[in-house]
Amino acid sequence: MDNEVDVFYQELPKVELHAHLNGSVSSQTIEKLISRKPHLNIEHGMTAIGKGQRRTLDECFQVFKVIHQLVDTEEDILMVAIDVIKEFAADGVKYLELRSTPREEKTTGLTKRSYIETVIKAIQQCRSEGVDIDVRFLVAIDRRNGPEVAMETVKLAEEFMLSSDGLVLGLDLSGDPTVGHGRDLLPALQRAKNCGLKLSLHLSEVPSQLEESELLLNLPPDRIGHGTFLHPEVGGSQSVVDKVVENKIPLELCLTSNVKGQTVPCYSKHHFKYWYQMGHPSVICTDDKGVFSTDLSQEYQLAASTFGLSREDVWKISQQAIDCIFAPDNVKQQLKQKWIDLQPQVFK
Ligand code: 6MZ
Repeated sequence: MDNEVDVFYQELPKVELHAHLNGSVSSQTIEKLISRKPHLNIEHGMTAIGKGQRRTLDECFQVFKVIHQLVDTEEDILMVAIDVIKEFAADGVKYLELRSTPREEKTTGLTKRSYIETVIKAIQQCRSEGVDIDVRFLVAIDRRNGPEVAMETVKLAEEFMLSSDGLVLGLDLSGDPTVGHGRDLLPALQRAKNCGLKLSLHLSEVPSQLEESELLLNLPPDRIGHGTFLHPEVGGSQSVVDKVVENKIPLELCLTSNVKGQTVPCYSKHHFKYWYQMGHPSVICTDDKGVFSTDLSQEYQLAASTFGLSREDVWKISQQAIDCIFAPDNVKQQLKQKWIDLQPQVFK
């Protein structure tokens, strides 16, 4: 983590809805992975972007490739997922939707199915240890792998949605936004929607994707990741914004990720301001807390200091995130009660 975070933001109960598993691996866990695989000659600087550093988005995607080399067995995935869940819990996150792209690894026997099973096992293990966090899983489609893999992923996700006792709730579309076109993935995404999987789609993370965003918004998705270039001030369009607003589609906003990945020039120019001022549901998230050296408390504090939010405003943002989760209404009610119970302690 780069900066000292005020205790208020740590004690604030939080909801994390946009966290890629392999992007969330902390430096402590990377250390353990490196010692398991010294022959790879991977050093710390290759897996995280530190304070004041920036990379192009393309360079960020190279970092994920390095981490994927370190995480290629069921044992690695189990350790990584348990560590990540416990770190979010220690940061005051009470509800977490983790997302990850199932990978197969011929050399280690890892299959896409065992990948998902292992993430579920990690969630169950944390639950049985009494870790104070409700964790769900979104199966991710990496857009670079094309329509066939996307369809295969949807079928797997569908199976696990039915057999995981509510742990697998939906699907994420992510990956390098400059590769491929969402048009080709529509049949898979449509099928996912029809079978009851919730959809969180990365939309307009880079400029010039308005046509794709318009097309995918017709599904419509249940949440939008980033949506950096949707609004007219940055080359988006009013009709796209209207569609998002009419359908009340929440945005998952990741300040540090966008600044360090240079899709946003600085914190004060982050599109959080545009959507928040409009009163549109906007959820503060980390994206990749390991790669971008941050955590959710820090992201809330950055939003508050950049946009002049009071503690009451910040409380409201974290509370309203509950309405954007993919878990059913009874879970929302339990979380709302938790927030009520914790409020006196946070504002003491
Ligand atoms: C798009 C991203 C991303 O799935 O191996 N991912 N996709 N935009 C981003 N903004 C920076 N950050 C992460 O986690 C790593 C994968 O998540 C997606 C990419 O597909 C990346 O390979 P998992 O757990």
